[in-house]
Amino acid sequence: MRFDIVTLFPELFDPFLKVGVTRRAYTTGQVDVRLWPLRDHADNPYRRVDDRAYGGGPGMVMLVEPLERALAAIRADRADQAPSAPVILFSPAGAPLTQSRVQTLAASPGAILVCGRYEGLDQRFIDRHVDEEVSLGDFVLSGGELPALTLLDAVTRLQPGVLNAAASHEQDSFSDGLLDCPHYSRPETLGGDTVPAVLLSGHHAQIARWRRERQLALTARRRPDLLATARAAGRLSRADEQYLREITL
Ligand code: 9D3
Repeated sequence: MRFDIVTLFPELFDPFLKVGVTRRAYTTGQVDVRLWPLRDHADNPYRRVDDRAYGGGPGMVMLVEPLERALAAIRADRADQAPSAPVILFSPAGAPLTQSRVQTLAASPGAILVCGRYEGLDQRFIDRHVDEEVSLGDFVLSGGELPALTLLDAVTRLQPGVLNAAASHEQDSFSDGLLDCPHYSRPETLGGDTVPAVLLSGHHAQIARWRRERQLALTARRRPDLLATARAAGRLSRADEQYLREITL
């Protein structure tokens, strides 16, 4: 799959693509990331790609013409690729990114990602070219680069061979939409704090039940919204429901 990324700060991406479980996918081109520095498409010697907003007010607007030239260059470069990739703009006004959207993109041939800076883009670029606006949530960032990296990471770790078999299976079971159970490793006791005994028992069925109950209790307490979604989607068993009734007595 291929991602083309329009950005004022291409240098932010390089170090990120070289670390962790996702590195191999990027270096082999399994996930082909191509950066398109927006300033390369400026039409003035100062390489300016922003200007003041009509109507006044603070903050600059990203100019429509450099964005359109960058997009035309990408489309030309992708001419031999699979079906036309969607243009995704990262914007505080977008729909919050979800794992469901990530899964769909992970199974697709890729996308063209536009990273906003300043107050935002000239609306005419959005109206003409943007298929989808995506936000990371209700907090204020300086631009769309970290959201683009976030999307890349979420999509790339789902590619075949990136996670080991165990983690991939865990991935499937995360699709039940509950929070994870706590994890423990050595040492067995740490200044009097011991690992839950069941985890040392070797009783695999009891361990699985303990983990499931920790997931249910944690999700009920911290993210009742996720629990409600899991219930509505039929992802809770009779035993799950029984346990939840017990702990809410
Ligand atoms: C004064 C109004 N602000 C909107 C909340 C202006 C503004 C803030 C931040 C305009 C652009 C930005 C830059 N943010 C992003 O490009 C961005 C973002 C974010 O700030 N939060 C969560 N997700 C995203 S995706 C892109």
